[in-house]
Amino acid sequence: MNPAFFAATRLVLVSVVFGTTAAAAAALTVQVTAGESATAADAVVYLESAAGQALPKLGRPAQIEQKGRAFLPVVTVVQTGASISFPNNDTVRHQVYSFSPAKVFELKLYSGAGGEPLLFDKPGTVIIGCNIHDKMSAYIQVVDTPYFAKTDTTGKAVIDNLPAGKYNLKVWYRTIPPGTPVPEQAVTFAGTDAAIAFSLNKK
Ligand SMILES: [Cu+2]
Repeated sequence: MNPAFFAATRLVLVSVVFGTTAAAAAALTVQVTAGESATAADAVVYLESAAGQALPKLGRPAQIEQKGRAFLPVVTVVQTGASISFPNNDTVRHQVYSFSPAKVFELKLYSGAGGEPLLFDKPGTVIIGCNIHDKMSAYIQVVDTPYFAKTDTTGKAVIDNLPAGKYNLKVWYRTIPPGTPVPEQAVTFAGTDAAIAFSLNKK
């Protein structure tokens, strides 16, 4: 057998196996738009139970690095109960703070690891800054669900391993003023891969 043909056959087998796995843990793809044609990058897409039932607490930790006098990433999403560390990988020191009601804190001027990770246990938007460098800012969206994702540069977010059920799909975007309810829509997820569109501009 031609080796190239053999390699192609193996590739197909691998994708068949992967496809089977994906069907057992289905994904919801959400395409977010912010206007007529604009795509919304770095939007946070999340699903809360429509019946208000408790969802699994995964609380995966996150990290927001300071590098080049900027926060990386600019948008972070965590579930309530998760901790976030703020390592400073610059040669200058930073003093990271937030006045947002969901998490008021201040990390004293530091460089390096930056001490213990901080716990984020209240849902909401946390806007962080640096007392030394006014241009540094970033957003943390704390959500009461393990089912969330951030949109890529094309405005697409994929929420993996989503169980079938009725959800309220919510989308946070940085242009939404703090304290304002985020737009939402009802979604029934059948437990098989699906894709929907979400416009931030609809009434
Ligand atoms: Cu700074």
